[in-house]
Amino acid sequence: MQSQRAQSNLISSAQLESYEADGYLHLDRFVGDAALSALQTAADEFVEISKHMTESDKVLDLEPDHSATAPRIRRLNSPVDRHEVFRHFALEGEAAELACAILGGPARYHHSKLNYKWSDGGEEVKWHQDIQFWPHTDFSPLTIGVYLDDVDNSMGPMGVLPGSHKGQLYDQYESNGNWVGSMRATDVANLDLDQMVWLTGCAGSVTVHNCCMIHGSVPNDSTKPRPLLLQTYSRADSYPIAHIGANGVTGALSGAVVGGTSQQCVTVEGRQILGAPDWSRSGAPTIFGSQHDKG
Ligand SMILES: O=C(O)CCC(=O)C(=O)O
Repeated sequence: MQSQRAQSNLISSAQLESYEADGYLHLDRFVGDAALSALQTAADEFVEISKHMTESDKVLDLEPDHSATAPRIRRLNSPVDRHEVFRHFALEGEAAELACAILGGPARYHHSKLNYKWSDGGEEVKWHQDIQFWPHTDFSPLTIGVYLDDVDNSMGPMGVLPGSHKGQLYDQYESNGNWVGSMRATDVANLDLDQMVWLTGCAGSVTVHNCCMIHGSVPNDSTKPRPLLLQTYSRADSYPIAHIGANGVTGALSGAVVGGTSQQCVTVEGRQILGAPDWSRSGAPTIFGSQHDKG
């Protein structure tokens, strides 16, 4: 990864201000040609794999009418855990650098996904906010999206509602108590959908949205899939709150800190806790081991 100084040159202070104010960024042709081509090739490998599958598994979410001759993939789950190219891009490459530049220091990787949104009716993503899916100890989490192909308005691009990241956090349960992961129709009716910004762009363009942003996308009625690679990060001193939503099931590499180290420091009710090291991978020592065994 580049040095902290170089990272700060990745985006301008005007872009940072615009992210703070509006809750999103759109960076045209941000990803370099070599990295983009590697990501496209890796994504295609999973299309080939899908041709040998008849139903979804933990890796690939397939549409019901998927077949070997006419693949229809909804999503590749956790690409960072499945392929070195995606791992490198998210944890060392341009996505990691951008996350650190926007968050102003080391970032904590949370999860990734590749939404293919297939041609001729690839499904819509209803209006929602992300933070309810994986609450954190602050509102720094953001998601960086990369279009792996050119995306125009007919292909179901990502839509964001500028400024909505500063507003209400909506109930994404139905009135019967079922979790649906989208806003209720009565809440959507109160939004000014004319203000929605549709983030189209050519391959390699990047979208960034804050975890509280209202966003979604319409079906892809074009003749081409719309592959959007998404990776989520928070500040290094922001932590996922366990046992709510996807937290804890976001992949083996979730929690990795990029662009520096974690200070293990979290502020709760205004008091700073200097926490113990991260033992989630190594296993926790006992208090006797910590106090008496010198490493
Ligand atoms: O693929 C899209 O258009 C949006 C994806 C999204 O918002 C999500 O998966 O949370």
